Amino acid sequence: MSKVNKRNTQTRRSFLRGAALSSAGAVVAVSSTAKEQSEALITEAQSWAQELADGVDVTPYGLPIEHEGDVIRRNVPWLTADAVSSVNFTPIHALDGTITPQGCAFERHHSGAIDLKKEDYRLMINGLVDKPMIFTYFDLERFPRENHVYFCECAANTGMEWAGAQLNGAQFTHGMIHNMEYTGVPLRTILNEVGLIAAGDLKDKWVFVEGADASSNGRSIPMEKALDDVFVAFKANGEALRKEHGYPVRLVVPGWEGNMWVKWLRRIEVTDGPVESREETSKYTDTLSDGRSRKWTWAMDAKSVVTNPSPQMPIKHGSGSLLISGLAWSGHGAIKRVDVSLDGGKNWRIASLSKPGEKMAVSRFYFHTDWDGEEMLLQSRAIDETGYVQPTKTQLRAVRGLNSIYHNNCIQTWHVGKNGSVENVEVS
Ligand SMILES: Nc1nc2c(c(=O)[nH]1)N[C@H]1C(S)=C(S)[C@@H](COP(=O)(O)O)O[C@H]1N2
Ligand SMILES: [Mo]
Repeated sequence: MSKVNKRNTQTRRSFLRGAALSSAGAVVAVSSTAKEQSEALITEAQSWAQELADGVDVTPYGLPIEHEGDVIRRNVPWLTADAVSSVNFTPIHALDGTITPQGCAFERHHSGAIDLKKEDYRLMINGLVDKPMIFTYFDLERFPRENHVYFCECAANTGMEWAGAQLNGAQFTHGMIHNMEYTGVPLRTILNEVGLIAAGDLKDKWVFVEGADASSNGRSIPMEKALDDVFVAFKANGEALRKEHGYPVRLVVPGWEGNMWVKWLRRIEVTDGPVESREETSKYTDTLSDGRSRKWTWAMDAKSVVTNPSPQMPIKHGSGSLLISGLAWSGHGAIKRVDVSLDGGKNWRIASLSKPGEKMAVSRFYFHTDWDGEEMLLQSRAIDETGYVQPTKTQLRAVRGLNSIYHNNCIQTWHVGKNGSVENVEVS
């Protein structure tokens, strides 16, 4: 029997009476109730086939068709009362594949999203370098360029779920993540230009990175990471960064907490130690049960979530063939495997990845099953290339206590009812 803590309640119920569901033998069939209607849709000439349609799109930049009006960023009113220092959430429940379109990718601002023209953009590199320099946007465009897909996850993603199941939707529990293809220049290329790499022993050096907005969002990054894969990006998914994602230039810090991905990047100072700024001391640290805080928790540990079915995506087609789908990622490398459980973690089956996992990028997983129409406790569990296994909520709480906000990467449970409705719950 599983102990299930329903959202905002503490009830104890047993949901699963039968044996574990089988993934074998699932078949896709059109339900007979839909038969007459679907026949008319194929045998009768429909209005859209009897007249000329609109011509090419006259709007200067295309938007999704109105029937997809549900695929939008959303916020949680009590959490985001102030739009300037705010957050909204990616509709991960309604997306598929791995790439997040910029127009619905979550935003997190500490002092609003600034409007900065390319012409007014400057990047200063100073501190322990041979020649401090100032680059324009157009200077940055002249360096050799690369393309990489990376996820950006706010350290506070899932932070509202520490004490109990709270927000009813994958968008709200796990939507502070996006995964985009970035175009830009490795930071090491730019640091080489200011004479840093020639400067000798870089072992104990750091960079302090700052944005042009009022918050400046300053963060310290150890030199080893800065010279490894940190990236100065000016395009995402092929087009210019959106204003809200740091136009015209943002920092990309693969696998590390979103707060370090400085938007509207304006200054990089080479230092001989961390600055210990507000963003890395009073914020983005995790307080343990004994009152001590974890420091420098930069990499986002492996995590996953079932996006469909989920509270905003109930099962509408009844029992039978069911495709379960979700996302998995790790800040320590590529996703190696994702397991799915239908019974709250008692039995696990291996899901399929839509393509081999890529380093610090989101993986899409699918699990096809034959649903018997009984209640389920749906879970997914990510395993990354280091062998790390995503922990249960109980395991995570045992190590971290209940005082944390950031870095909650525990296994998520969705309760699926017989009618296909889905709710955020906890099992223990
Ligand atoms: N300059 C600046 N950079 C910033 C922020 C900010 O407020 N100002 N917010 C940070 C936080 S907390 C996160 S999670 C990510 C979010 O990036 P996004 O808004 O593109 O999703 O940007 C980071 N970079
Ligand atoms: Mo964040």
